[in-house]
Amino acid sequence: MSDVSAVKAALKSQVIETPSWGYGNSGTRFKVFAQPGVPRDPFEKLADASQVHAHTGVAPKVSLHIPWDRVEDYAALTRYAGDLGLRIGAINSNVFQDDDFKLGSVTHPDPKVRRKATDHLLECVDIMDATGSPDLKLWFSDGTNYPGQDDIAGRQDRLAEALAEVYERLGDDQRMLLEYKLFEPAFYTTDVPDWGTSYAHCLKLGPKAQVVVDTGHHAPGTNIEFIVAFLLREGKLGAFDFNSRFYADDDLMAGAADPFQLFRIMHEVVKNGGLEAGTNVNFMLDQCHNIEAKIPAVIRSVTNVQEATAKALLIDAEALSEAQRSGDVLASNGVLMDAFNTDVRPLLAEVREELGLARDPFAAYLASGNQERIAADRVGGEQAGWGA
Ligand code: PSV
Ligand code: MN
Repeated sequence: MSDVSAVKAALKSQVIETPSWGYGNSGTRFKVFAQPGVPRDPFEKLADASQVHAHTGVAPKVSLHIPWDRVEDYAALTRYAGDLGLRIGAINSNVFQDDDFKLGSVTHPDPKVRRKATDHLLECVDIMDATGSPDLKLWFSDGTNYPGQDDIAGRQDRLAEALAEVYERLGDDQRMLLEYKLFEPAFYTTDVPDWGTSYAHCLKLGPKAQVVVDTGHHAPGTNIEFIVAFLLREGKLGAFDFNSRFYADDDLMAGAADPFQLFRIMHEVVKNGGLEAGTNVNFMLDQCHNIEAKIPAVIRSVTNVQEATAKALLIDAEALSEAQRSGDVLASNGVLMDAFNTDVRPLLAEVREELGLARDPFAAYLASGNQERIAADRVGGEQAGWGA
């Protein structure tokens, strides 16, 4: 795209959804380090998310995670989000932190446990109804640790049965987003380990089921942009969980470990229409800020995604296609690299200025005094976190 105003318009319309859990305490299985000013409840998480939106202008949606974000009154939470200029994004189910789920949730060999897990997924759809959330996000930790532990194909049957029941419960404007992950916590088999498994289930379920690509959930060396291009072509890319990894599911800030990979992914998104309103790809972050300050880290992640998107939008599509048609390998690659090597920060600063925002959201947030304010105000109570 070479028309700067079209590039700017696309950048203004891209929505990046931030995760409620990114504002809470998190860590590894070795230690969770608490930070001053961390939210004590989902309302305070929304307040933090509103800071990210206020400074970037592109993050009006917040994913919730149930039960971490369970509240008495979802209408009140939704109203509060609205007052802050936000709306509720995906409802993430959690069938991985209950003792009953030791051997699996919807794929557990015991039908009573499967019922409990499916009921939780149905409760998440109730919460979608109450909050106006359009997306049910499913990630299953289900799998086995030892050869012979359970029947691999039988577990697929159980998974399919639960997914079909939940799919039936969805309203016309609600989607099911099925996330895959190579391994962890299961180490031998995982029931939804890859995009192919997720795609096959989604295809069988119908048009309201789509795949989530969490960028941290692949084997090293996997070509994620190929998966993105394939799924977009099939109309089955529902969402991203953006984050960075050096080793496994590191959940570091998007664009921190490998900005070139993020650019390649966004190139396929742009090229295959994923930024267009009709395709409805949800650009979510799924990150944990274990050692860095959370709100600025989310702001940095949002701007990293924007930078990769801006570079992808700047690719000279005509020159690229001409070079590809003529089989000029070096010229084709050169067109891509020219865009990747462009400093898009001045362009994004202009975009923000046109939206009435500060040119540098990271610096503006740090200068706002919010970090000191929340540290002083949020004393007492129990900080949110996943308590590893
Ligand atoms: C699993 O590793 C995952 O990526 C899923 O999206 C979960 O909901 C999320 O992380 C929890 O942090
Ligand atoms: Mn994820």
